[in-house]
Amino acid sequence: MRKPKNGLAVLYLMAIGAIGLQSCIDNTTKKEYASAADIPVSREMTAELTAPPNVPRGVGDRKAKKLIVNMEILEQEGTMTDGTTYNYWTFGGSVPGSFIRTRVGDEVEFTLSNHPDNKLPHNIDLHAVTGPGGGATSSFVAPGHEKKFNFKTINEGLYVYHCATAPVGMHVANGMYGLILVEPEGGLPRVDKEYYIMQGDFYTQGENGDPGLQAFDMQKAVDEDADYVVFNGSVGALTGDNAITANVGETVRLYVGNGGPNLVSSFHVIGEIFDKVMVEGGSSINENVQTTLIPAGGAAIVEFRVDVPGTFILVDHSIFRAFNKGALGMLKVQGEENKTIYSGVVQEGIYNPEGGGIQVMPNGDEDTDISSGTKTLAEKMESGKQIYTKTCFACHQANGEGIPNAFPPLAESDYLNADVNRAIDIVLNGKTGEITVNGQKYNSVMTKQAISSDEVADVLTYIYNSWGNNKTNVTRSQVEQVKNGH
Ligand code: HEC
Ligand SMILES: [Cu+2]
Repeated sequence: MRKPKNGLAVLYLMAIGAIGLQSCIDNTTKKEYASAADIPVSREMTAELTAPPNVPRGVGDRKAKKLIVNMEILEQEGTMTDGTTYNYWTFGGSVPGSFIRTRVGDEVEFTLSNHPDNKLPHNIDLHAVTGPGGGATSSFVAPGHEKKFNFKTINEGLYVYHCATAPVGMHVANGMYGLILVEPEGGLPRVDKEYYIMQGDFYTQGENGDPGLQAFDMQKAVDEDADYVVFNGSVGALTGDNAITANVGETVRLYVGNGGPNLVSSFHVIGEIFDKVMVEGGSSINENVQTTLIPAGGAAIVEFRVDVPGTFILVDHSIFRAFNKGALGMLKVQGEENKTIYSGVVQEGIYNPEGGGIQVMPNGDEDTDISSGTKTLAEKMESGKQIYTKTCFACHQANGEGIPNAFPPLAESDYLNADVNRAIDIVLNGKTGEITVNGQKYNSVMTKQAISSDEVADVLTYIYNSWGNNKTNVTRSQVEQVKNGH
Protein backbone atom coordinates (compact mmCIF):
# COMPACT_ATOMS: atom_id res chain seq x y z
CA MET A 1 0.00 0.00 0.00
CA ARG A 2 2.82 2.37 -0.73
CA LYS A 3 2.90 5.31 -3.08
CA PRO A 4 4.12 4.43 -6.55
CA LYS A 5 7.81 5.26 -6.54
CA ASN A 6 8.40 6.00 -10.20
CA GLY A 7 6.87 7.76 -13.12
CA LEU A 8 6.08 4.54 -14.90
CA ALA A 9 3.69 3.48 -12.19
CA VAL A 10 2.04 6.88 -12.27
CA LEU A 11 1.70 6.69 -16.07
CA TYR A 12 0.21 3.27 -15.68
CA LEU A 13 -2.29 4.52 -13.15
CA MET A 14 -3.22 7.36 -15.50
CA ALA A 15 -3.62 4.92 -18.37
CA ILE A 16 -6.03 2.71 -16.46
CA GLY A 17 -7.61 5.78 -14.89
CA ALA A 18 -10.35 5.92 -17.48
CA ILE A 19 -11.57 2.42 -16.72
CA GLY A 20 -10.55 2.20 -13.09
CA LEU A 21 -11.14 5.72 -11.86
CA GLN A 22 -12.98 4.69 -8.75
CA SER A 23 -10.29 2.35 -7.47
CA CYS A 24 -7.65 4.93 -8.34
CA ILE A 25 -9.29 7.46 -6.08
CA ASP A 26 -9.59 4.91 -3.29
CA ASN A 27 -5.91 4.19 -3.53
CA THR A 28 -4.69 7.74 -3.70
CA THR A 29 -6.57 8.94 -0.63
CA LYS A 30 -4.25 6.78 1.43
CA LYS A 31 -1.11 8.18 -0.11
CA GLU A 32 -0.87 11.64 1.32
CA TYR A 33 2.83 11.42 2.20
CA ALA A 34 5.87 10.96 0.01
CA SER A 35 7.21 8.35 2.40
CA ALA A 36 6.15 6.80 5.67
CA ALA A 37 8.97 8.70 7.33
CA ASP A 38 6.95 11.88 6.69
CA ILE A 39 3.77 10.68 8.39
CA PRO A 40 3.21 13.02 11.36
CA VAL A 41 2.22 11.66 14.75
CA SER A 42 -0.64 12.95 16.83
CA ARG A 43 -0.62 12.45 20.57
CA GLU A 44 0.79 9.65 22.65
CA MET A 45 -0.44 6.23 23.68
CA THR A 46 0.96 3.29 25.62
CA ALA A 47 1.15 0.08 23.63
CA GLU A 48 -0.80 -2.92 24.82
CA LEU A 49 1.60 -5.88 24.97
CA THR A 50 0.37 -9.48 25.05
CA ALA A 51 1.86 -12.87 25.85
CA PRO A 52 1.42 -15.63 23.24
CA PRO A 53 -0.88 -16.92 21.81
CA ASN A 54 -2.72 -13.59 22.16
CA VAL A 55 -2.23 -10.44 20.13
CA PRO A 56 -3.19 -6.87 21.02
CA ARG A 57 -6.20 -5.16 19.41
CA GLY A 58 -5.69 -4.07 15.81
CA VAL A 59 -4.78 -0.47 14.98
CA GLY A 60 -7.95 0.03 12.93
CA ASP A 61 -8.09 3.51 11.45
CA ARG A 62 -6.17 5.27 14.23
CA LYS A 63 -3.68 7.95 13.26
CA ALA A 64 0.04 7.42 13.69
CA LYS A 65 1.04 8.11 17.29
CA LYS A 66 3.90 8.39 19.65
CA LEU A 67 3.72 4.83 20.97
CA ILE A 68 5.18 4.03 24.37
CA VAL A 69 6.51 0.46 24.63
CA ASN A 70 7.74 -0.74 28.02
CA MET A 71 9.47 -4.11 27.82
CA GLU A 72 10.88 -5.90 30.85
CA ILE A 73 13.50 -8.63 30.59
CA LEU A 74 13.04 -11.54 33.01
CA GLU A 75 15.32 -14.55 33.43
CA GLN A 76 13.14 -17.28 34.88
CA GLU A 77 12.81 -21.04 35.21
CA GLY A 78 9.90 -22.56 33.29
CA THR A 79 8.57 -25.91 32.13
CA MET A 80 9.95 -27.30 28.87
CA THR A 81 7.95 -30.50 29.07
CA ASP A 82 6.47 -32.67 31.84
CA GLY A 83 9.21 -33.12 34.44
CA THR A 84 11.76 -30.99 32.59
CA THR A 85 12.49 -27.35 33.31
CA TYR A 86 14.69 -24.78 31.63
CA ASN A 87 16.12 -21.42 32.57
CA TYR A 88 14.44 -19.15 30.02
CA TRP A 89 15.56 -15.62 29.27
CA THR A 90 12.49 -13.66 28.21
CA PHE A 91 11.16 -10.40 26.88
CA GLY A 92 8.15 -9.75 29.13
CA GLY A 93 8.08 -13.12 30.91
CA SER A 94 7.02 -15.34 28.00
CA VAL A 95 8.61 -17.23 25.13
CA PRO A 96 8.16 -15.81 22.59
CA GLY A 97 8.23 -12.34 24.14
CA SER A 98 5.34 -9.88 24.28
CA PHE A 99 3.66 -9.13 20.95
CA ILE A 100 4.04 -5.48 19.91
CA ARG A 101 1.44 -4.03 17.54
CA THR A 102 2.10 -0.75 15.73
CA ARG A 103 1.04 0.99 12.54
CA VAL A 104 3.18 2.50 9.87
CA GLY A 105 4.32 6.00 10.83
CA ASP A 106 4.22 5.40 14.60
CA GLU A 107 7.08 6.85 16.57
CA VAL A 108 7.95 4.22 19.13
CA GLU A 109 9.54 5.22 22.41
CA PHE A 110 11.01 1.93 23.53
CA THR A 111 12.12 1.39 27.13
CA LEU A 112 13.98 -1.83 27.83
CA SER A 113 14.29 -2.68 31.54
CA ASN A 114 16.56 -5.43 32.83
CA HIS A 115 15.14 -6.80 36.09
CA PRO A 116 17.54 -6.46 39.07
CA ASP A 117 17.30 -10.21 39.81
CA ASN A 118 18.67 -11.02 36.35
CA LYS A 119 22.25 -12.16 35.99
CA LEU A 120 23.18 -10.84 32.56
CA PRO A 121 23.11 -7.74 30.40
CA HIS A 122 20.81 -7.89 27.37
CA ASN A 123 19.61 -5.71 24.49
CA ILE A 124 17.09 -5.82 21.66
CA ASP A 125 17.41 -5.90 17.88
CA LEU A 126 14.02 -5.23 16.27
CA HIS A 127 13.91 -6.14 12.59
CA ALA A 128 11.23 -3.44 12.19
CA VAL A 129 13.82 -0.77 12.99
CA THR A 130 15.77 1.08 10.33
CA GLY A 131 19.02 1.92 12.09
CA PRO A 132 22.28 0.35 13.28
CA GLY A 133 21.77 -2.99 15.02
CA GLY A 134 17.99 -2.58 14.85
CA GLY A 135 18.26 -0.82 18.21
CA ALA A 136 20.76 -3.22 19.72
CA THR A 137 23.55 -0.70 20.19
CA SER A 138 21.23 1.79 21.93
CA SER A 139 19.51 -0.71 24.18
CA PHE A 140 22.33 -2.68 25.80
CA VAL A 141 21.32 -2.72 29.45
CA ALA A 142 22.76 -4.24 32.65
CA PRO A 143 20.62 -5.89 35.36
CA GLY A 144 18.84 -3.28 37.45
CA HIS A 145 18.97 -0.66 34.66
CA GLU A 146 16.79 0.56 31.82
CA LYS A 147 17.48 2.12 28.41
CA LYS A 148 15.26 4.25 26.23
CA PHE A 149 15.47 4.77 22.47
CA ASN A 150 13.10 5.94 19.71
CA PHE A 151 12.37 4.72 16.22
CA LYS A 152 9.79 5.31 13.51
CA THR A 153 8.07 2.39 11.81
CA ILE A 154 8.51 3.10 8.13
CA ASN A 155 7.95 -0.36 6.63
CA GLU A 156 4.76 -2.31 7.21
CA GLY A 157 5.02 -6.04 7.86
CA LEU A 158 5.54 -8.66 10.57
CA TYR A 159 9.02 -8.57 12.09
CA VAL A 160 11.07 -10.59 14.53
CA TYR A 161 12.86 -8.99 17.45
CA HIS A 162 15.54 -10.71 19.50
CA CYS A 163 18.36 -10.16 21.93
CA ALA A 164 21.72 -9.54 20.28
CA THR A 165 24.05 -9.66 23.27
CA ALA A 166 27.08 -11.95 23.03
CA PRO A 167 27.00 -14.88 22.82
CA VAL A 168 24.07 -13.94 20.57
CA GLY A 169 23.18 -17.52 19.72
CA MET A 170 22.86 -18.41 23.38
CA HIS A 171 20.56 -15.46 24.17
CA VAL A 172 18.32 -16.39 21.26
CA ALA A 173 18.45 -20.11 22.13
CA ASN A 174 17.27 -19.30 25.65
CA GLY A 175 14.08 -17.74 24.32
CA MET A 176 14.92 -14.10 23.70
CA TYR A 177 12.76 -13.42 20.63
CA GLY A 178 9.29 -12.21 19.73
CA LEU A 179 7.25 -10.42 17.04
CA ILE A 180 6.44 -6.82 16.24
CA LEU A 181 3.70 -6.08 13.72
CA VAL A 182 3.62 -2.88 11.69
CA GLU A 183 0.13 -2.54 10.21
CA PRO A 184 -0.57 -0.50 7.10
CA GLU A 185 -2.56 2.72 7.25
CA GLY A 186 -6.15 1.72 8.06
CA GLY A 187 -5.05 -1.60 9.55
CA LEU A 188 -5.07 -5.14 8.20
CA PRO A 189 -8.45 -6.43 6.99
CA ARG A 190 -10.69 -7.60 9.81
CA VAL A 191 -10.73 -11.30 10.69
CA ASP A 192 -12.53 -13.23 13.43
CA LYS A 193 -9.60 -14.73 15.30
CA GLU A 194 -5.95 -13.80 15.54
CA TYR A 195 -3.16 -15.72 17.28
CA TYR A 196 0.56 -15.41 17.92
CA ILE A 197 2.76 -18.46 17.40
CA MET A 198 6.52 -18.66 17.30
CA GLN A 199 8.77 -21.61 16.78
CA GLY A 200 12.12 -22.09 18.48
CA ASP A 201 14.75 -24.79 18.85
CA PHE A 202 16.32 -25.66 22.23
CA TYR A 203 19.55 -27.41 23.16
CA THR A 204 19.83 -29.15 26.51
CA GLN A 205 22.62 -30.98 28.30
CA GLY A 206 20.35 -34.02 28.71
CA GLU A 207 18.44 -35.71 25.91
CA ASN A 208 14.83 -34.91 25.00
CA GLY A 209 12.68 -35.89 27.96
CA ASP A 210 15.49 -36.14 30.52
CA PRO A 211 14.02 -34.86 33.79
CA GLY A 212 15.02 -31.98 36.02
CA LEU A 213 16.44 -28.56 35.27
CA GLN A 214 18.26 -28.82 31.95
CA ALA A 215 21.17 -26.52 31.21
CA PHE A 216 21.85 -25.01 27.78
CA ASP A 217 24.30 -27.07 25.69
CA MET A 218 26.55 -24.86 23.60
CA GLN A 219 28.09 -27.69 21.57
CA LYS A 220 24.71 -29.09 20.53
CA ALA A 221 23.63 -25.58 19.57
CA VAL A 222 26.72 -25.14 17.42
CA ASP A 223 26.07 -28.54 15.86
CA GLU A 224 22.40 -27.56 15.29
CA ASP A 225 21.41 -30.78 17.05
CA ALA A 226 18.19 -29.68 18.74
CA ASP A 227 16.65 -31.62 21.63
CA TYR A 228 13.42 -29.63 21.48
CA VAL A 229 11.74 -27.83 18.61
CA VAL A 230 8.61 -26.18 19.96
CA PHE A 231 5.91 -23.60 19.40
CA ASN A 232 5.61 -20.91 22.05
CA GLY A 233 8.51 -22.00 24.20
CA SER A 234 7.56 -25.44 25.45
CA VAL A 235 6.17 -28.82 24.52
CA GLY A 236 2.37 -28.66 24.73
CA ALA A 237 2.15 -24.85 24.84
CA LEU A 238 -0.58 -25.11 22.18
CA THR A 239 -2.10 -28.54 22.78
CA GLY A 240 -4.95 -29.90 24.89
CA ASP A 241 -6.38 -27.16 27.09
CA ASN A 242 -3.86 -24.71 25.64
CA ALA A 243 -5.10 -25.22 22.07
CA ILE A 244 -6.17 -22.16 20.13
CA THR A 245 -9.83 -22.13 19.11
CA ALA A 246 -12.23 -20.95 16.43
CA ASN A 247 -15.80 -21.56 15.29
CA VAL A 248 -16.90 -22.94 11.96
CA GLY A 249 -17.27 -20.12 9.44
CA GLU A 250 -14.68 -17.86 11.08
CA THR A 251 -11.54 -16.54 9.49
CA VAL A 252 -8.34 -17.16 11.40
CA ARG A 253 -5.14 -15.19 11.08
CA LEU A 254 -1.94 -16.56 12.54
CA TYR A 255 1.11 -14.40 13.09
CA VAL A 256 3.82 -17.01 12.89
CA GLY A 257 7.44 -16.30 13.68
CA ASN A 258 10.56 -18.37 13.93
CA GLY A 259 13.11 -17.39 16.54
CA GLY A 260 15.49 -20.20 15.58
CA PRO A 261 18.31 -19.88 16.58
CA ASN A 262 19.13 -22.47 13.92
CA LEU A 263 16.26 -24.26 12.24
CA VAL A 264 13.89 -23.04 9.53
CA SER A 265 10.25 -24.02 9.86
CA SER A 266 8.03 -25.73 7.29
CA PHE A 267 4.85 -24.43 8.85
CA HIS A 268 1.74 -26.46 8.08
CA VAL A 269 -1.74 -26.93 9.53
CA ILE A 270 -2.94 -30.49 9.03
CA GLY A 271 -6.36 -30.45 7.39
CA GLU A 272 -6.33 -26.79 6.37
CA ILE A 273 -5.13 -24.86 3.35
CA PHE A 274 -3.91 -21.31 3.87
CA ASP A 275 -6.24 -19.12 1.81
CA LYS A 276 -3.62 -16.37 2.04
CA VAL A 277 -0.02 -16.16 3.13
CA MET A 278 1.73 -12.84 3.53
CA VAL A 279 4.99 -14.37 2.48
CA GLU A 280 7.86 -13.79 4.92
CA GLY A 281 5.61 -11.32 6.74
CA GLY A 282 5.93 -8.83 3.87
CA SER A 283 3.47 -7.34 1.42
CA SER A 284 3.31 -10.07 -1.17
CA ILE A 285 0.32 -12.35 -0.83
CA ASN A 286 0.37 -15.95 -1.96
CA GLU A 287 -2.88 -17.89 -2.10
CA ASN A 288 -3.86 -21.53 -1.59
CA VAL A 289 -0.71 -22.62 0.20
CA GLN A 290 -0.21 -25.94 1.99
CA THR A 291 3.09 -25.32 3.79
CA THR A 292 4.95 -22.06 4.16
CA LEU A 293 8.62 -21.72 4.91
CA ILE A 294 9.49 -19.49 7.84
CA PRO A 295 13.17 -18.67 8.05
CA ALA A 296 15.02 -18.40 11.34
CA GLY A 297 14.67 -14.74 12.23
CA GLY A 298 11.64 -14.42 9.94
CA ALA A 299 7.88 -14.57 10.01
CA ALA A 300 4.72 -15.12 7.97
CA ILE A 301 1.09 -14.18 8.30
CA VAL A 302 -1.30 -16.96 7.33
CA GLU A 303 -5.06 -16.70 6.97
CA PHE A 304 -7.72 -19.28 6.42
CA ARG A 305 -11.43 -19.75 6.92
CA VAL A 306 -12.39 -22.76 9.02
CA ASP A 307 -15.20 -24.63 7.31
CA VAL A 308 -15.55 -27.82 9.32
CA PRO A 309 -15.23 -28.70 13.02
CA GLY A 310 -12.40 -30.78 14.48
CA THR A 311 -8.88 -30.55 15.78
CA PHE A 312 -6.39 -29.17 13.31
CA ILE A 313 -2.77 -29.92 14.11
CA LEU A 314 -0.13 -27.24 13.63
CA VAL A 315 3.27 -28.68 12.79
CA ASP A 316 6.72 -28.01 11.50
CA HIS A 317 6.40 -30.45 8.60
CA SER A 318 10.01 -31.50 9.14
CA ILE A 319 7.94 -34.12 10.79
CA PHE A 320 10.21 -35.72 13.38
CA ARG A 321 10.34 -32.29 14.99
CA ALA A 322 6.57 -32.42 15.34
CA PHE A 323 6.19 -35.91 16.71
CA ASN A 324 9.48 -36.33 18.54
CA LYS A 325 10.70 -32.88 19.52
CA GLY A 326 7.55 -30.96 20.34
CA ALA A 327 6.74 -28.78 17.29
CA LEU A 328 3.06 -29.55 17.45
CA GLY A 329 0.08 -27.38 18.32
CA MET A 330 -3.69 -27.59 18.00
CA LEU A 331 -6.48 -25.46 16.64
CA LYS A 332 -9.83 -26.71 17.92
CA VAL A 333 -12.77 -25.74 15.75
CA GLN A 334 -16.34 -26.06 16.98
CA GLY A 335 -19.54 -25.90 15.00
CA GLU A 336 -21.73 -27.64 12.51
CA GLU A 337 -20.39 -30.40 10.30
CA ASN A 338 -20.39 -29.85 6.58
CA LYS A 339 -20.51 -33.31 5.06
CA THR A 340 -19.92 -31.99 1.58
CA ILE A 341 -16.60 -30.40 2.48
CA TYR A 342 -15.57 -33.28 4.73
CA SER A 343 -17.60 -36.42 5.29
CA GLY A 344 -15.80 -37.92 8.27
CA VAL A 345 -15.59 -41.71 8.38
CA VAL A 346 -18.24 -43.04 6.06
CA GLN A 347 -17.43 -46.64 6.79
CA GLU A 348 -14.86 -48.30 8.95
CA GLY A 349 -13.62 -51.84 8.56
CA ILE A 350 -10.55 -53.94 9.03
CA TYR A 351 -8.90 -54.58 5.70
CA ASN A 352 -8.02 -58.23 5.74
CA PRO A 353 -7.96 -60.16 2.46
CA GLU A 354 -7.80 -63.39 4.47
CA GLY A 355 -10.99 -62.59 6.32
CA GLY A 356 -11.16 -62.66 10.10
CA GLY A 357 -10.60 -60.03 12.75
CA ILE A 358 -7.47 -57.99 13.32
CA GLN A 359 -4.76 -58.09 10.70
CA VAL A 360 -1.94 -60.56 11.11
CA MET A 361 1.69 -59.52 11.07
CA PRO A 362 3.13 -62.29 8.91
CA ASN A 363 5.98 -64.00 10.63
CA GLY A 364 6.80 -67.16 8.70
CA ASP A 365 7.65 -69.30 11.71
CA GLU A 366 4.14 -70.47 12.40
CA ASP A 367 4.85 -74.17 12.42
CA THR A 368 7.87 -74.28 14.70
CA ASP A 369 5.88 -75.49 17.64
CA ILE A 370 8.59 -77.32 19.55
CA SER A 371 7.58 -78.21 23.07
CA SER A 372 8.93 -75.79 25.65
CA GLY A 373 7.99 -77.99 28.55
CA THR A 374 11.59 -78.97 28.98
CA LYS A 375 13.17 -75.53 28.55
CA THR A 376 14.94 -73.84 31.42
CA LEU A 377 14.19 -70.20 32.24
CA ALA A 378 17.53 -69.22 30.69
CA GLU A 379 16.64 -71.00 27.45
CA LYS A 380 13.23 -69.36 27.34
CA MET A 381 14.84 -65.97 27.94
CA GLU A 382 17.24 -66.58 25.08
CA SER A 383 14.51 -67.67 22.68
CA GLY A 384 12.13 -64.97 23.94
CA LYS A 385 14.69 -62.27 23.30
CA GLN A 386 15.07 -63.40 19.70
CA ILE A 387 11.31 -63.40 19.15
CA TYR A 388 11.04 -60.00 20.77
CA THR A 389 13.75 -58.53 18.56
CA LYS A 390 12.14 -59.98 15.48
CA THR A 391 8.47 -59.36 16.27
CA CYS A 392 7.77 -56.78 18.97
CA PHE A 393 10.80 -54.53 18.88
CA ALA A 394 9.72 -52.30 15.99
CA CYS A 395 6.81 -50.94 17.99
CA HIS A 396 7.63 -51.47 21.65
CA GLN A 397 11.33 -50.51 21.21
CA ALA A 398 14.59 -52.15 22.26
CA ASN A 399 14.14 -51.85 26.01
CA GLY A 400 10.37 -52.00 26.08
CA GLU A 401 10.14 -48.26 26.52
CA GLY A 402 7.51 -47.83 23.76
CA ILE A 403 6.89 -44.56 21.95
CA PRO A 404 4.84 -41.83 23.62
CA ASN A 405 1.29 -41.51 22.27
CA ALA A 406 1.78 -44.42 19.87
CA PHE A 407 3.07 -47.68 21.40
CA PRO A 408 2.68 -48.39 25.10
CA PRO A 409 5.71 -49.40 27.16
CA LEU A 410 6.27 -52.99 28.20
CA ALA A 411 8.99 -51.95 30.66
CA GLU A 412 7.49 -51.55 34.16
CA SER A 413 4.05 -51.70 32.56
CA ASP A 414 1.34 -51.76 35.23
CA TYR A 415 -1.08 -52.99 32.58
CA LEU A 416 1.16 -55.94 31.67
CA ASN A 417 1.99 -56.88 35.25
CA ALA A 418 -1.64 -56.78 36.38
CA ASP A 419 -2.90 -59.67 34.28
CA VAL A 420 -0.88 -62.36 32.52
CA ASN A 421 -3.84 -63.97 30.76
CA ARG A 422 -4.82 -60.61 29.30
CA ALA A 423 -1.25 -60.16 28.01
CA ILE A 424 -1.33 -63.61 26.41
CA ASP A 425 -4.67 -62.80 24.80
CA ILE A 426 -3.27 -59.53 23.38
CA VAL A 427 -0.33 -61.28 21.76
CA LEU A 428 -2.55 -64.06 20.39
CA ASN A 429 -5.42 -61.92 19.17
CA GLY A 430 -4.16 -58.37 18.90
CA LYS A 431 -5.69 -55.35 20.62
CA THR A 432 -7.68 -52.30 19.66
CA GLY A 433 -9.42 -49.64 21.72
CA GLU A 434 -8.38 -47.41 24.56
CA ILE A 435 -6.13 -48.74 27.29
CA THR A 436 -4.24 -46.95 30.05
CA VAL A 437 -0.64 -47.95 30.67
CA ASN A 438 1.24 -46.27 33.52
CA GLY A 439 -1.26 -43.44 33.55
CA GLN A 440 -1.00 -42.73 29.81
CA LYS A 441 -3.90 -43.44 27.46
CA TYR A 442 -3.31 -45.31 24.19
CA ASN A 443 -5.94 -45.86 21.56
CA SER A 444 -4.38 -47.69 18.70
CA VAL A 445 -4.09 -51.05 17.00
CA MET A 446 -1.77 -53.89 17.86
CA THR A 447 -1.88 -56.49 15.16
CA LYS A 448 -2.43 -60.15 16.00
CA GLN A 449 0.99 -61.78 16.28
CA ALA A 450 1.29 -64.93 14.20
CA ILE A 451 3.53 -66.88 16.54
CA SER A 452 3.17 -70.31 18.10
CA SER A 453 2.06 -70.99 21.67
CA ASP A 454 5.65 -71.76 22.60
CA GLU A 455 6.85 -68.50 21.17
CA VAL A 456 4.15 -66.55 22.97
CA ALA A 457 5.22 -68.23 26.21
CA ASP A 458 8.88 -67.47 25.56
CA VAL A 459 8.51 -63.87 24.46
CA LEU A 460 6.22 -63.02 27.37
CA THR A 461 8.54 -64.78 29.81
CA TYR A 462 11.38 -62.70 28.41
CA ILE A 463 9.36 -59.48 28.80
CA TYR A 464 8.14 -60.34 32.31
CA ASN A 465 11.72 -61.07 33.37
CA SER A 466 13.19 -57.86 31.92
CA TRP A 467 12.99 -54.11 32.52
CA GLY A 468 11.60 -54.13 36.05
CA ASN A 469 8.60 -56.38 35.40
CA ASN A 470 7.21 -58.94 37.87
CA LYS A 471 9.17 -62.05 36.73
CA THR A 472 6.20 -64.21 35.71
CA ASN A 473 7.26 -67.43 33.96
CA VAL A 474 4.66 -67.98 31.25
CA THR A 475 4.17 -71.61 30.18
CA ARG A 476 2.96 -73.07 26.94
CA SER A 477 -0.05 -74.69 28.62
CA GLN A 478 -1.09 -71.31 30.02
CA VAL A 479 -1.04 -69.93 26.48
CA GLU A 480 -3.01 -72.95 25.22
CA GLN A 481 -5.64 -72.36 27.88
CA VAL A 482 -6.14 -68.75 26.81
CA LYS A 483 -6.20 -69.86 23.20
CA ASN A 484 -8.97 -72.34 23.95
CA GLY A 485 -10.93 -69.72 25.77
CA HIS A 486 -10.43 -70.70 29.42
C1 HEC B 1 2.74 -52.95 14.99
C2 HEC B 1 3.14 -52.52 16.30
C3 HEC B 1 3.15 -53.55 17.43
C4 HEC B 1 3.81 -54.74 17.46
C5 HEC B 1 4.67 -55.36 16.35
C6 HEC B 1 3.56 -55.30 18.75
N1 HEC B 1 2.76 -54.48 19.49
FE1 HEC B 1 2.08 -54.78 21.38
N2 HEC B 1 0.97 -53.10 21.28
C7 HEC B 1 0.93 -52.26 20.21
C8 HEC B 1 -0.08 -51.27 20.45
C9 HEC B 1 -0.42 -50.12 19.52
C10 HEC B 1 -0.65 -51.55 21.69
C11 HEC B 1 -1.79 -50.78 22.35
C12 HEC B 1 -3.11 -51.24 21.73
C13 HEC B 1 -4.30 -50.39 22.11
O1 HEC B 1 -4.15 -49.18 22.17
O2 HEC B 1 -5.37 -50.96 22.33
C14 HEC B 1 0.06 -52.71 22.19
C15 HEC B 1 -0.18 -53.28 23.43
C16 HEC B 1 0.55 -54.33 23.96
C17 HEC B 1 0.41 -54.84 25.31
C18 HEC B 1 -0.49 -54.31 26.40
C19 HEC B 1 -0.08 -52.94 26.87
C20 HEC B 1 1.21 -52.87 27.67
O3 HEC B 1 2.02 -51.99 27.36
O4 HEC B 1 1.42 -53.65 28.60
C21 HEC B 1 1.26 -55.89 25.41
C22 HEC B 1 1.51 -56.76 26.63
C23 HEC B 1 1.92 -56.05 24.13
N3 HEC B 1 1.47 -55.07 23.29
C24 HEC B 1 2.86 -57.01 23.85
C25 HEC B 1 3.42 -57.20 22.59
C26 HEC B 1 4.32 -58.30 22.27
C27 HEC B 1 4.78 -59.36 23.25
C28 HEC B 1 4.64 -58.15 20.95
C29 HEC B 1 5.53 -59.05 20.12
C30 HEC B 1 5.20 -60.46 20.14
C31 HEC B 1 3.98 -56.97 20.46
N4 HEC B 1 3.24 -56.43 21.49
C32 HEC B 1 4.08 -56.51 19.17
C33 HEC B 1 1.69 -52.33 19.06
C34 HEC B 1 2.48 -53.41 18.71
CU1 LIG C 1 19.88 -11.37 26.06
